[in-house]
Amino acid sequence: MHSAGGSAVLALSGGVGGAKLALGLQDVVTDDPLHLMANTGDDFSHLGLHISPDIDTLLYTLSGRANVSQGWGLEEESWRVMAALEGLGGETWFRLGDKDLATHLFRAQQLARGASLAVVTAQMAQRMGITCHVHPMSNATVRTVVHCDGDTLPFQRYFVEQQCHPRVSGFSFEGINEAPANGAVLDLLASATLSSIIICPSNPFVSIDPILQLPGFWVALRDSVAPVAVVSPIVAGAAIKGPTAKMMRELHMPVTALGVAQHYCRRYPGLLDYFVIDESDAKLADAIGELGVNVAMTSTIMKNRQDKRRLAQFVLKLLEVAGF
Ligand code: FO1
Repeated sequence: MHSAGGSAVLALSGGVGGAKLALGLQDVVTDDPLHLMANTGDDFSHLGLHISPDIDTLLYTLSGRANVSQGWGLEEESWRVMAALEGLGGETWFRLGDKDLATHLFRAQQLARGASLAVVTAQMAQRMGITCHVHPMSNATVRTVVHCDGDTLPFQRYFVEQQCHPRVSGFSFEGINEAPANGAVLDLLASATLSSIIICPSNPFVSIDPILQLPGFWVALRDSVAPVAVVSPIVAGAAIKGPTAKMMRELHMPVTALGVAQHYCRRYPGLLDYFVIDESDAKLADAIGELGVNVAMTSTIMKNRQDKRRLAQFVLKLLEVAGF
């Protein structure tokens, strides 16, 4: 049983889906500290640069500069460097826009000077005018590996180069056993200042599992004073964005909010206090409740800024009532 006395909010997020709710949270959590912990299992080294796609999606979304239609990178981007690189016969399967490149160059230089990923991320967030705290899940290297048809692929080769076409049979997170969770977030969990923990509607397998499976981390979340809510990334049998539904089908799981709830409840027993589903999935509420989690229902589809704020407010209210 969780109980809360503080006021800080912690949200765990991957890229696009999570960043939408993170933006809603940033809009409504104005008087209390808001901490966002980003998956770094998608990170990789490319063209000699450290690429952190989920951190950057959060930074660009929270600073109002994300390229929403493309789903990654910056708005009003140009591609002159990629065109020149192509002319040299360089690698262009993973496209880095000209302005986006500045992010990776800045990060690479700071890391080469000995700064941690957490310090560089905080520095960039501050310089982009972001008011909440953005934390990488760990300063250590964790790399998501996709298992498919007897083979394995590094995450970005699967996701970008192969467009998620290979059939998946599982995932592993290289380096995770030696990757301490971000110390600032562990301190927050151990303090009495945290009121709410929100797991954003991100991909459970490749965005949230790498965070929860950092050594000791999900147990620290479970044992913290704050209640935990998950927002389902699956609505009416489909993912709002990305390959979550396809992965669930290939892993022989029900492609429903119930399938997501089963995943979290079986893999992380006792972690969840609330599972938030869309109203269109009302018929699944009883079955999800039988997993031992409270079910809350609202419209979870975030088409515009108002939807994001409304969902953020709904989840915060839910957790505020749960804490005492
Ligand atoms: N996604 C793509 O589908 N194609 C790309 O060329 C691509 C480049 C890219 C560059 C920087 C960055 O931060 C993200 C980028 N992404 C690209 C998105 C990213 O690889 C995935 O959306 C995430 O890893 C999944 O959350």
